[in-house]
Amino acid sequence: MGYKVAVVGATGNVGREMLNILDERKFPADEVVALASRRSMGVEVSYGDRTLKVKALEHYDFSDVDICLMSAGGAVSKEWSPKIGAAGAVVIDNSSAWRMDPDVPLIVPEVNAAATEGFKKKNIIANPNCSTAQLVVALKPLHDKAGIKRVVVSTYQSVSGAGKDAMDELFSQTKAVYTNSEIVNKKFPARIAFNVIPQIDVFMEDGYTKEEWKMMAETKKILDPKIKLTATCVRVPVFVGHSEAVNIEFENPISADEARNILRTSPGCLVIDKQEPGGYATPYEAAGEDATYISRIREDATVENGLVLWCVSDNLRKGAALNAIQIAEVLINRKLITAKKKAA
Ligand code: 11C
Repeated sequence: MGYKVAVVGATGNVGREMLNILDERKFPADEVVALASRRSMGVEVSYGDRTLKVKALEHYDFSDVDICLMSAGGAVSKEWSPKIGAAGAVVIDNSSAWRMDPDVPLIVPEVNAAATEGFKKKNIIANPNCSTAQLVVALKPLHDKAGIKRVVVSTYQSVSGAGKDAMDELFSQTKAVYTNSEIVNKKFPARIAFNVIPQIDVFMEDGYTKEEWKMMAETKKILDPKIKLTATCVRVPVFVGHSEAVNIEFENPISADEARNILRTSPGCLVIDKQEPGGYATPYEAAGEDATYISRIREDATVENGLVLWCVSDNLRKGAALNAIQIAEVLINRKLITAKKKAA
């Protein structure tokens, strides 16, 4: 017997990608339902070669749902994830609402799949922020080898991280530049076309932005609370694919060659690292793919035991939808859930 899967936020960038990936990976679902707010009721979304009509979250009965993939924003998750979890479905939540809750595991399967078992208290598992997911996939094997002390990361994040309207804004601003029309900023704090913006999410009291704080806090929770991390998160005019320049200081020596060899065989990693023009990954290659691409691995002579690398991944896939579905696969493969009996 297969599972009944609900996708909440099915009309958004990540929700649509969740439906694609469920189909691509032949997820063992007998039934998939697409849910969103009342205003999207009746909208049609694709699930493989099928079309699903979106139903209203507010009226949905979750009692025979096994897994709920939730990507409808923090406010909806705060209200609905506990209700859906209490109705008996395991919620895999893509928002930031539950990530730091001590009773909610925060999971990147390549890094801490074993922690998934802790989901039973609330029936909620959190998916990390997209910029954290790819970073910890790259860091984990290096941490296992040489022990990471400190990380300095600068991100180059695509507009799709901010949603469909943000992608439209990059498109319309770019068009406006070419047609000499008025540039309208609605989604971003500054013009994004032909520009970069050193602010993602709101400012915190210490001067960091919330996106930067998430990278620090989530890396500690997923990988190791002892790791010190400082981040500068920047929005760039790219549609899909987040990139990161990462400086890492280790407890023990590790050479660039060793790191390259380790990462070549590490889950979720794909090393493209030829020291020649084009011998590295860019968001263009990563978009639509599952791997975290790692390039430009080199020794940092300015610190003891230092390495520098570049990593790129599809933020809608590994950073969100794919990671959520990999978590659902962990639940099934580790026999942490069984499909409920459905009414005939
Ligand atoms: C961005 N990383 O690129 C954000 C999007 O906490 O899940 C995801 C925000 C989150 O804007």
